Amino acid sequence: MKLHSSLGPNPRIVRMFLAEKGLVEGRDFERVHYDIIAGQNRQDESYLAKNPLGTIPTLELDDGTCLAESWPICEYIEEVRPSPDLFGADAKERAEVRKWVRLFDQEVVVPMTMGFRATTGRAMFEPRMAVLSEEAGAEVFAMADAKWRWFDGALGGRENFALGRFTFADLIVFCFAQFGFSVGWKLPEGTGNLARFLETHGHRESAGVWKEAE
Ligand SMILES: N[C@@H](CCC(=O)N[C@@H](CS)C(=O)NCC(=O)O)C(=O)O
Repeated sequence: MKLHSSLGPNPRIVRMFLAEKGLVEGRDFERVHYDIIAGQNRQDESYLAKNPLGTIPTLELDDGTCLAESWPICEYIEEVRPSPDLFGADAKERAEVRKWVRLFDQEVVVPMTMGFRATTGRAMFEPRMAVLSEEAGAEVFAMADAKWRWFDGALGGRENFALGRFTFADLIVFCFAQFGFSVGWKLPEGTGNLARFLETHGHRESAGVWKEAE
């Protein structure tokens, strides 16, 4: 299979997930890089045929099927490679993991992404999609920060959001914090639990995907 990849949090979510599953680049999958700053993902017709959204990542299977959207791509990988499980071992566990993922996706990822596109990332995104005004961007960034604080409280002294072990919920939180750091964001005041969480999971081998430049 081929992972169509780039800078940014979403392809790294999939890369980190693949690494957690023990799937190795060059052996188990090939990585194809796109220059998203130059907009290659939205101009290259052959890429748009694989993913008409033009977003990265896309996972292209050996039979030519192309899967888009980082979370469903990871769910696919989980189904074909169930061990170690990162979404939970049974229906109840999966519901718990997906609850945290859904909450984080809606309450942090969406406003953080929209805030980034309208402010720091404006020059890159304004020509390619509708973006909020800079003022609204700053407001949604602040909304995301309020939710980061909420997640800090919900985490408390634990190392994991769900199931007492590393799951996709931890992985997505970890990746969006790393993305934030890469664009000049800082953890909001009073989020010492998250700082500890990031330090702990930063030692995972899979976190190495954040150490190399794309
Ligand atoms: N909801 C999508 C978001 C994908 C996304 O926005 N990817 C970014 C890279 S992290 C991208 O393609 N940016 C360049 C662009 O939108 O042109 C997912 O989960 O995969």
